[in-house]
Amino acid sequence: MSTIRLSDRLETVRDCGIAPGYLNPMRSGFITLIGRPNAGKSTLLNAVLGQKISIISAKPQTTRNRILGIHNAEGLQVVLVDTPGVHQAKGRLNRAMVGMATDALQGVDAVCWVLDASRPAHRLASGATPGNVLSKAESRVLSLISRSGIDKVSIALNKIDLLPRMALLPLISALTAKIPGAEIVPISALKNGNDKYAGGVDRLVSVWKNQLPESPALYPDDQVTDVSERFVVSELIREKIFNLTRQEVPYATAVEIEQFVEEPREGKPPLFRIMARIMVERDSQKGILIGKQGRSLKRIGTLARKDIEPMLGAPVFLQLHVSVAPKWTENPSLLRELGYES
Ligand SMILES: Nc1nc2c(ncn2[C@@H]2O[C@H](COP(=O)(O)OP(=O)(O)OP(=O)(O)O)[C@@H](O)[C@H]2O)c(=O)[nH]1
Ligand SMILES: [Mg+2]
Repeated sequence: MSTIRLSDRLETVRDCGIAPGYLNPMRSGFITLIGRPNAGKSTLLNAVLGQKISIISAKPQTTRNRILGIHNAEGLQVVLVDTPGVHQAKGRLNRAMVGMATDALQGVDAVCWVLDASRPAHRLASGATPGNVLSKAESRVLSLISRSGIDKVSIALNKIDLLPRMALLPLISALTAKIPGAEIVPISALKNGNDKYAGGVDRLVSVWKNQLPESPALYPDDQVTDVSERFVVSELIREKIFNLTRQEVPYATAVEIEQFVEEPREGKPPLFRIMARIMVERDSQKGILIGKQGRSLKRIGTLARKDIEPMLGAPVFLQLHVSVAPKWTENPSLLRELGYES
Protein backbone atom coordinates (compact mmCIF):
# COMPACT_ATOMS: atom_id res chain seq x y z
CA MET A 1 0.00 0.00 0.00
CA SER A 2 1.45 3.36 -0.91
CA THR A 3 1.32 6.23 1.55
CA ILE A 4 0.97 9.88 0.64
CA ARG A 5 3.62 12.09 2.16
CA LEU A 6 2.51 15.42 3.58
CA SER A 7 4.49 17.28 0.90
CA ASP A 8 2.53 15.38 -1.77
CA ARG A 9 -0.71 16.33 -0.10
CA LEU A 10 0.33 19.96 -0.03
CA GLU A 11 1.03 19.80 -3.75
CA THR A 12 -2.36 18.19 -4.35
CA VAL A 13 -4.13 20.88 -2.37
CA ARG A 14 -2.21 23.63 -4.17
CA ASP A 15 -3.13 22.06 -7.50
CA CYS A 16 -6.78 22.16 -6.50
CA GLY A 17 -6.43 25.90 -6.08
CA ILE A 18 -7.14 25.97 -2.36
CA ALA A 19 -5.45 28.93 -0.72
CA PRO A 20 -2.32 27.96 1.27
CA GLY A 21 -3.91 29.70 4.27
CA TYR A 22 -6.29 26.77 4.52
CA LEU A 23 -3.41 24.55 5.60
CA ASN A 24 -1.43 27.21 7.40
CA PRO A 25 -4.09 29.46 8.88
CA MET A 26 -3.46 33.04 9.93
CA ARG A 27 -2.63 33.44 13.58
CA SER A 28 -3.00 36.67 15.40
CA GLY A 29 -3.43 38.06 18.89
CA PHE A 30 -2.11 40.11 21.78
CA ILE A 31 1.05 39.34 23.74
CA THR A 32 2.01 41.44 26.74
CA LEU A 33 5.67 42.07 27.48
CA ILE A 34 6.08 42.24 31.22
CA GLY A 35 9.08 42.41 33.51
CA ARG A 36 11.21 44.42 35.89
CA PRO A 37 12.24 47.95 34.93
CA ASN A 38 15.30 47.94 32.67
CA ALA A 39 14.92 44.29 31.61
CA GLY A 40 14.80 45.30 27.94
CA LYS A 41 11.06 45.14 27.13
CA SER A 42 11.09 48.25 24.96
CA THR A 43 14.36 47.22 23.29
CA LEU A 44 12.71 43.89 22.43
CA LEU A 45 9.57 45.57 21.07
CA ASN A 46 11.69 47.76 18.78
CA ALA A 47 13.86 44.80 17.72
CA VAL A 48 10.81 42.78 16.67
CA LEU A 49 9.31 45.71 14.77
CA GLY A 50 12.61 46.79 13.23
CA GLN A 51 11.86 50.38 14.18
CA LYS A 52 11.78 52.58 17.22
CA ILE A 53 8.31 52.91 18.70
CA SER A 54 9.16 52.75 22.37
CA ILE A 55 11.88 54.79 24.04
CA ILE A 56 14.85 53.22 25.80
CA SER A 57 17.27 54.31 28.46
CA ALA A 58 19.81 52.80 30.81
CA LYS A 59 17.74 54.12 33.73
CA PRO A 60 14.86 52.09 35.18
CA GLN A 61 11.20 53.13 34.81
CA THR A 62 11.61 54.69 31.40
CA THR A 63 8.32 53.49 29.88
CA ARG A 64 5.24 55.04 31.51
CA ASN A 65 2.45 53.94 29.19
CA ARG A 66 1.07 50.86 27.55
CA ILE A 67 2.35 50.93 23.97
CA LEU A 68 1.23 48.61 21.17
CA GLY A 69 3.64 47.44 18.50
CA ILE A 70 2.17 45.44 15.63
CA HIS A 71 4.39 42.85 13.94
CA ASN A 72 3.17 41.46 10.63
CA ALA A 73 4.67 38.45 8.89
CA GLU A 74 3.44 35.71 6.55
CA GLY A 75 0.37 34.21 8.24
CA LEU A 76 1.02 36.09 11.47
CA GLN A 77 0.12 39.28 13.27
CA VAL A 78 1.55 39.70 16.77
CA VAL A 79 0.24 42.67 18.68
CA LEU A 80 2.87 43.28 21.34
CA VAL A 81 1.99 45.31 24.41
CA ASP A 82 4.99 47.11 25.93
CA THR A 83 4.42 48.03 29.57
CA PRO A 84 6.08 50.00 32.36
CA GLY A 85 8.42 47.93 34.54
CA VAL A 86 6.89 46.22 37.57
CA HIS A 87 8.39 47.66 40.75
CA GLN A 88 7.44 48.52 44.31
CA ALA A 89 5.81 51.79 43.49
CA LYS A 90 6.13 54.86 45.67
CA GLY A 91 4.00 57.83 44.71
CA ARG A 92 0.97 58.23 42.50
CA LEU A 93 2.74 58.29 39.11
CA ASN A 94 4.64 55.07 39.88
CA ARG A 95 1.52 53.36 41.17
CA ALA A 96 -0.29 54.33 37.97
CA MET A 97 2.59 52.91 35.92
CA VAL A 98 2.55 49.57 37.71
CA GLY A 99 -1.25 49.52 37.46
CA MET A 100 -0.92 49.98 33.72
CA ALA A 101 1.43 46.99 33.51
CA THR A 102 -0.81 44.69 35.56
CA ASP A 103 -3.95 45.78 33.66
CA ALA A 104 -2.15 44.85 30.43
CA LEU A 105 -2.31 41.20 31.52
CA GLN A 106 -6.07 41.20 31.14
CA GLY A 107 -7.68 39.92 27.99
CA VAL A 108 -4.47 39.02 26.16
CA ASP A 109 -3.67 35.73 24.45
CA ALA A 110 -0.20 35.22 25.86
CA VAL A 111 2.40 36.83 28.08
CA CYS A 112 6.13 37.15 27.57
CA TRP A 113 8.24 37.70 30.66
CA VAL A 114 11.29 39.74 29.70
CA LEU A 115 13.99 38.82 32.19
CA ASP A 116 17.48 40.32 32.43
CA ALA A 117 19.34 36.98 32.44
CA SER A 118 22.53 38.48 33.82
CA ARG A 119 20.96 38.92 37.26
CA PRO A 120 19.80 35.36 38.02
CA ALA A 121 22.89 33.99 36.23
CA HIS A 122 25.06 36.03 38.55
CA ARG A 123 23.13 34.72 41.57
CA LEU A 124 23.64 31.11 40.48
CA ALA A 125 27.34 31.75 39.87
CA SER A 126 27.61 33.19 43.38
CA GLY A 127 26.22 30.00 44.91
CA ALA A 128 22.43 30.50 44.96
CA THR A 129 20.50 27.24 44.72
CA PRO A 130 18.27 26.76 41.65
CA GLY A 131 15.25 27.17 43.96
CA ASN A 132 16.50 30.63 44.89
CA VAL A 133 17.36 31.71 41.39
CA LEU A 134 14.85 34.58 41.39
CA SER A 135 15.07 37.78 43.44
CA LYS A 136 12.04 38.92 45.42
CA ALA A 137 11.25 41.47 42.73
CA GLU A 138 11.46 38.87 39.94
CA SER A 139 9.29 36.48 41.98
CA ARG A 140 6.68 39.24 42.17
CA VAL A 141 6.57 39.40 38.39
CA LEU A 142 6.20 35.63 38.27
CA SER A 143 3.32 35.68 40.72
CA LEU A 144 1.59 38.40 38.69
CA ILE A 145 1.84 36.12 35.66
CA SER A 146 0.54 33.12 37.61
CA ARG A 147 -2.36 35.12 39.04
CA SER A 148 -3.32 36.40 35.59
CA GLY A 149 -4.35 32.87 34.64
CA ILE A 150 -2.71 33.17 31.22
CA ASP A 151 -1.45 29.74 30.28
CA LYS A 152 0.61 30.71 27.23
CA VAL A 153 3.83 31.97 28.76
CA SER A 154 7.19 32.64 27.19
CA ILE A 155 10.34 33.90 28.86
CA ALA A 156 12.63 36.14 26.84
CA LEU A 157 15.89 35.45 28.61
CA ASN A 158 17.42 38.75 27.61
CA LYS A 159 20.93 40.26 27.71
CA ILE A 160 22.67 36.94 27.09
CA ASP A 161 25.51 39.01 25.61
CA LEU A 162 26.38 39.84 29.22
CA LEU A 163 26.92 36.25 30.36
CA PRO A 164 29.27 33.44 29.50
CA ARG A 165 27.65 30.76 27.35
CA MET A 166 28.14 28.11 30.03
CA ALA A 167 25.91 30.10 32.42
CA LEU A 168 22.87 29.59 30.20
CA LEU A 169 22.05 25.91 30.73
CA PRO A 170 21.94 25.97 34.54
CA LEU A 171 19.81 29.12 34.34
CA ILE A 172 17.37 27.58 31.88
CA SER A 173 17.02 24.43 33.98
CA ALA A 174 16.45 26.45 37.17
CA LEU A 175 13.77 28.53 35.42
CA THR A 176 12.11 25.48 33.87
CA ALA A 177 11.70 24.02 37.34
CA LYS A 178 10.16 27.29 38.60
CA ILE A 179 7.80 27.83 35.66
CA PRO A 180 6.95 24.52 34.07
CA GLY A 181 5.32 24.94 30.69
CA ALA A 182 6.93 28.28 29.88
CA GLU A 183 8.84 28.48 26.62
CA ILE A 184 12.29 29.88 27.39
CA VAL A 185 14.19 31.63 24.61
CA PRO A 186 17.62 33.17 25.18
CA ILE A 187 17.99 36.44 23.29
CA SER A 188 19.96 39.63 23.09
CA ALA A 189 17.41 42.27 22.13
CA LEU A 190 20.22 44.82 21.92
CA LYS A 191 22.67 42.79 19.85
CA ASN A 192 20.20 40.78 17.79
CA GLY A 193 21.78 42.19 14.64
CA ASN A 194 25.15 40.78 15.68
CA ASP A 195 25.92 37.32 14.14
CA LYS A 196 26.76 35.85 17.51
CA TYR A 197 23.25 36.46 18.85
CA ALA A 198 21.27 36.45 15.62
CA GLY A 199 18.16 34.30 15.45
CA GLY A 200 17.10 34.58 19.09
CA VAL A 201 14.38 37.14 18.47
CA ASP A 202 13.16 35.17 15.43
CA ARG A 203 12.93 32.02 17.56
CA LEU A 204 10.91 33.95 20.11
CA VAL A 205 8.53 35.15 17.39
CA SER A 206 8.08 31.51 16.26
CA VAL A 207 7.21 30.53 19.83
CA TRP A 208 4.66 33.36 19.95
CA LYS A 209 3.19 32.22 16.64
CA ASN A 210 2.45 28.80 18.12
CA GLN A 211 0.86 30.37 21.18
CA LEU A 212 -1.55 32.58 19.26
CA PRO A 213 -5.00 31.48 18.17
CA GLU A 214 -6.09 31.10 14.58
CA SER A 215 -7.62 34.44 13.79
CA PRO A 216 -7.72 37.01 11.04
CA ALA A 217 -5.46 40.03 11.53
CA LEU A 218 -6.71 42.41 14.22
CA TYR A 219 -5.18 45.56 12.70
CA PRO A 220 -4.56 46.69 9.11
CA ASP A 221 -1.24 45.21 7.97
CA ASP A 222 0.36 48.62 7.43
CA GLN A 223 -0.30 49.78 11.00
CA VAL A 224 2.72 49.58 13.30
CA THR A 225 1.43 51.05 16.53
CA ASP A 226 -1.63 52.51 18.24
CA VAL A 227 0.14 55.62 19.50
CA SER A 228 0.15 58.91 17.60
CA GLU A 229 3.14 60.69 16.05
CA ARG A 230 2.55 63.40 18.63
CA PHE A 231 2.98 60.89 21.44
CA VAL A 232 6.18 59.43 19.94
CA VAL A 233 7.59 62.97 19.59
CA SER A 234 6.91 63.70 23.26
CA GLU A 235 8.51 60.38 24.20
CA LEU A 236 11.63 61.02 22.11
CA ILE A 237 12.10 64.31 23.95
CA ARG A 238 11.62 62.53 27.28
CA GLU A 239 14.15 59.90 26.23
CA LYS A 240 16.83 62.56 25.73
CA ILE A 241 16.04 63.94 29.18
CA PHE A 242 16.42 60.42 30.64
CA ASN A 243 19.75 60.03 28.89
CA LEU A 244 21.16 63.47 29.65
CA THR A 245 20.04 64.24 33.20
CA ARG A 246 20.63 62.47 36.47
CA GLN A 247 19.18 61.59 39.85
CA GLU A 248 15.58 62.66 40.33
CA VAL A 249 15.35 64.97 37.32
CA PRO A 250 14.15 62.43 34.69
CA TYR A 251 11.58 61.12 37.16
CA ALA A 252 10.21 64.60 37.82
CA THR A 253 9.82 65.34 34.11
CA ALA A 254 6.91 65.09 31.73
CA VAL A 255 6.62 66.39 28.17
CA GLU A 256 3.48 67.89 26.71
CA ILE A 257 3.19 68.76 23.01
CA GLU A 258 1.55 72.19 22.78
CA GLN A 259 1.75 72.69 19.05
CA PHE A 260 2.17 70.19 16.24
CA VAL A 261 1.68 71.88 12.89
CA GLU A 262 2.49 70.47 9.47
CA GLU A 263 3.24 73.34 7.09
CA PRO A 264 2.99 72.40 3.40
CA ARG A 265 5.81 73.74 1.20
CA GLU A 266 5.84 74.10 -2.59
CA GLY A 267 7.81 71.22 -4.18
CA LYS A 268 9.35 70.13 -0.88
CA PRO A 269 8.38 67.91 2.05
CA PRO A 270 6.31 69.76 4.66
CA LEU A 271 7.90 71.45 7.64
CA PHE A 272 6.76 70.41 11.11
CA ARG A 273 6.56 73.16 13.71
CA ILE A 274 6.51 71.52 17.10
CA MET A 275 6.35 73.26 20.44
CA ALA A 276 6.73 71.21 23.60
CA ARG A 277 6.53 72.03 27.25
CA ILE A 278 8.79 70.16 29.63
CA MET A 279 7.23 70.00 33.05
CA VAL A 280 9.29 69.61 36.21
CA GLU A 281 8.38 69.73 39.87
CA ARG A 282 10.87 72.27 41.20
CA ASP A 283 12.83 75.39 40.21
CA SER A 284 16.15 73.62 40.83
CA GLN A 285 15.16 70.93 38.29
CA LYS A 286 14.21 73.63 35.81
CA GLY A 287 17.68 75.15 36.23
CA ILE A 288 19.37 71.78 35.59
CA LEU A 289 17.28 71.12 32.48
CA ILE A 290 17.99 74.52 30.99
CA GLY A 291 21.67 74.46 31.94
CA LYS A 292 24.29 77.18 31.70
CA GLN A 293 23.26 79.65 28.98
CA GLY A 294 20.56 77.21 27.93
CA ARG A 295 23.12 74.65 26.75
CA SER A 296 21.46 71.59 28.27
CA LEU A 297 18.01 72.35 26.83
CA LYS A 298 19.57 73.06 23.46
CA ARG A 299 21.31 69.67 23.47
CA ILE A 300 18.07 67.89 24.42
CA GLY A 301 16.32 69.68 21.53
CA THR A 302 19.06 68.91 18.99
CA LEU A 303 19.20 65.21 19.87
CA ALA A 304 15.42 64.89 19.91
CA ARG A 305 15.11 66.61 16.52
CA LYS A 306 17.66 64.18 15.03
CA ASP A 307 15.34 61.30 15.97
CA ILE A 308 12.06 63.04 15.14
CA GLU A 309 12.98 64.12 11.60
CA PRO A 310 13.55 60.60 10.20
CA MET A 311 10.38 59.42 11.92
CA LEU A 312 8.26 62.17 10.33
CA GLY A 313 10.28 62.11 7.09
CA ALA A 314 10.45 65.90 7.08
CA PRO A 315 12.40 68.75 8.64
CA VAL A 316 11.31 69.83 12.08
CA PHE A 317 11.44 73.15 13.86
CA LEU A 318 11.40 72.17 17.51
CA GLN A 319 10.89 74.64 20.31
CA LEU A 320 11.18 73.52 23.92
CA HIS A 321 10.36 75.39 27.08
CA VAL A 322 10.44 74.35 30.72
CA SER A 323 7.84 75.12 33.34
CA VAL A 324 7.42 74.19 36.98
CA ALA A 325 4.27 72.33 38.05
CA PRO A 326 4.80 71.56 41.73
CA LYS A 327 3.97 67.94 42.63
CA TRP A 328 2.55 67.09 39.20
CA THR A 329 3.47 63.43 39.83
CA GLU A 330 0.86 63.40 42.61
CA ASN A 331 -1.79 65.45 40.80
CA PRO A 332 -4.66 63.26 39.49
CA SER A 333 -5.91 65.71 36.86
CA LEU A 334 -2.42 66.39 35.47
CA LEU A 335 -1.65 62.66 35.45
CA ARG A 336 -4.86 62.09 33.49
CA GLU A 337 -4.07 64.92 31.09
CA LEU A 338 -0.63 63.45 30.44
CA GLY A 339 -2.15 60.02 29.77
CA TYR A 340 -0.56 58.33 32.79
CA GLU A 341 -3.88 57.66 34.52
CA SER A 342 -7.24 56.84 33.03
N1 LIG B 1 23.69 44.31 27.13
C1 LIG B 1 22.39 44.39 26.81
N2 LIG B 1 21.69 45.47 27.17
C2 LIG B 1 20.38 45.50 26.82
C3 LIG B 1 19.74 44.45 26.12
N3 LIG B 1 18.43 44.79 25.95
C4 LIG B 1 18.28 46.01 26.51
N4 LIG B 1 19.44 46.45 27.03
C5 LIG B 1 19.71 47.71 27.72
O1 LIG B 1 18.98 47.72 28.94
C6 LIG B 1 18.55 49.07 29.24
C7 LIG B 1 17.05 49.09 29.47
O2 LIG B 1 16.40 48.78 28.25
P1 LIG B 1 14.85 49.13 28.03
O3 LIG B 1 14.44 48.50 26.76
O4 LIG B 1 14.62 50.60 28.20
O5 LIG B 1 14.23 48.34 29.27
P2 LIG B 1 12.69 48.29 29.74
O6 LIG B 1 12.44 46.92 30.24
O7 LIG B 1 11.80 48.76 28.65
O8 LIG B 1 12.72 49.30 30.96
P3 LIG B 1 11.50 50.18 31.60
O9 LIG B 1 10.83 50.91 30.50
O10 LIG B 1 12.21 51.06 32.55
O11 LIG B 1 10.60 49.20 32.30
C8 LIG B 1 19.03 49.93 28.06
O12 LIG B 1 20.26 50.52 28.40
C9 LIG B 1 19.20 48.92 26.94
O13 LIG B 1 20.18 49.30 25.98
C10 LIG B 1 20.52 43.32 25.74
O14 LIG B 1 20.07 42.38 25.12
N5 LIG B 1 21.84 43.36 26.13
MG1 LIG C 1 10.52 50.33 28.55
